Amino acid sequence: MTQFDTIIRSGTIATASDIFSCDIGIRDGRIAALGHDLGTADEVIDATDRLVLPGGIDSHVHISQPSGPDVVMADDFESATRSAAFGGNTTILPFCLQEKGQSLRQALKDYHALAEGNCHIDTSFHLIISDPTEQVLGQELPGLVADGYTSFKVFMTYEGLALADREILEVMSVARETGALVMVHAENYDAIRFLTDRLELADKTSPRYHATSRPIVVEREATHRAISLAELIDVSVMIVHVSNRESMEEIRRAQAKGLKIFGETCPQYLMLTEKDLDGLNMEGAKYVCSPPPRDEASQAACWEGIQTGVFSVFSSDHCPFRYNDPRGKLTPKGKTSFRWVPNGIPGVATRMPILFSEGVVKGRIDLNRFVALTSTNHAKTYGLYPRKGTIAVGSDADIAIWDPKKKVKLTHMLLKDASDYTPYEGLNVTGWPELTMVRGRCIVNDGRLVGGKYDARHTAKNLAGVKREYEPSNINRSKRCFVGAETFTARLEYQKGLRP
Ligand code: DUC
Ligand code: ZN
Ligand code: ZN
Repeated sequence: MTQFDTIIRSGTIATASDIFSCDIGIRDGRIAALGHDLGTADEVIDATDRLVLPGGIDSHVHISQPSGPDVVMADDFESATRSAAFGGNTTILPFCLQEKGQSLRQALKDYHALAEGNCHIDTSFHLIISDPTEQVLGQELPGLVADGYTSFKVFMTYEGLALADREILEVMSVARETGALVMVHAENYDAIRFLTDRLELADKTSPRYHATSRPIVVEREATHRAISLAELIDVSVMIVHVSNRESMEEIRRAQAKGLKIFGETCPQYLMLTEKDLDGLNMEGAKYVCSPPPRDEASQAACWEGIQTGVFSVFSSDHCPFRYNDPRGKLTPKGKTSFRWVPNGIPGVATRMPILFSEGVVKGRIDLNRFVALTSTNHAKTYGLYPRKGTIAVGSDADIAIWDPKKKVKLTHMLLKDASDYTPYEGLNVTGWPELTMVRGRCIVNDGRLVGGKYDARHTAKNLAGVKREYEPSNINRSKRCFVGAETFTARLEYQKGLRP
């Protein structure tokens, strides 16, 4: 009888705080030992010259969300979690969107039905509140927080989603009472509608005008307002997908005042600019997301926010629509105006290679900050720590083994999602996740989905009907199952302590 199921030998381990060399002994899906000469194992993985990192946690991902009439998201749970695994992720947190008039519990049941049995990596839901009725605020939300759904997103823009300030205050108030976290999409809805109407009247309808319709001031104002509302209620708030300096400075100021305001930014705000929306014909539609990519100065500001800790998490905001598809970016209505082009871009697989290459390899951030931004801080913020987000005895064996020197030219074929493009086509990166392990089971090894019946030519739809020969890792079956009392308390402690 061997002592471990697996030993990862001779790698360099990095956590959010340390870098050290030792072996990892894994038993029953958990890290059972860290040390040297650990003994015997059924399987030994040689990690010489490799970095052994906590698996990535991407806490901002959209999957199978209804996106308007005749538009469908490219990825379902199978393809999104497959792509995530290829990008070194072991956990994702997608959204369960409540549609107007819908009960939250019913919405959650529907998302669980889509996800269960279809995920390659661990998955746990945030809620999107679009209809904060008395029933939702008084009954459903408190009940769901008690069940472990401890984070919810509100939108300050979008038809059918935007909440009025009063409604945001009501949601924040429930979060305050229950210890939950509110995520805010901060853009001023009326300002965007006003500008969009004017642009359309002037026949300025191509994708490039998407950026013109949502200038920085629109985001900055909403960020300021969201922070003010949070201050009023004294609640923890994450301002998601921040794109520019002015919004970043609002968050920095709030943090300096001691408010529990957190910030997130994403690869598109480091790597793209509004010029990308300028492509010929409808090419620019590939880059339509909200907030829109800005300019080089905004990119530099987002790097500064990453370096100084204003942004504690770096997420993908993976929100994929196929490009060459009438139910995707090229929806017929979208050709008449940017107003109707589906908002969002794919990125769950490219998030970490981009930050590693542009951040660590180019010397902008160190390896510990990389781990914090891509894994540990997500776990701490959303109540998954210490079970997830670190390499420690007792933690889940959620591990990604990286070749820090491998040079890769990004191309869509590598990413194994169900979209038909990547916004980062042709980008050269250094550093690549070679092996992704979830709770001790290899999911991806050396560019292959391990043990799976997998053919990249299948669309997600085809795969749904195929009986898989591998056993997909269990998703969080009923609730934020990783949120035990101890992790929940750890999150609140973390929030108190996290100051730049
Ligand atoms: N907001 C998101 O959070 N994701 C994609 C599109 C959007 O507007
Ligand atoms: Zn958003
Ligand atoms: Zn999003």
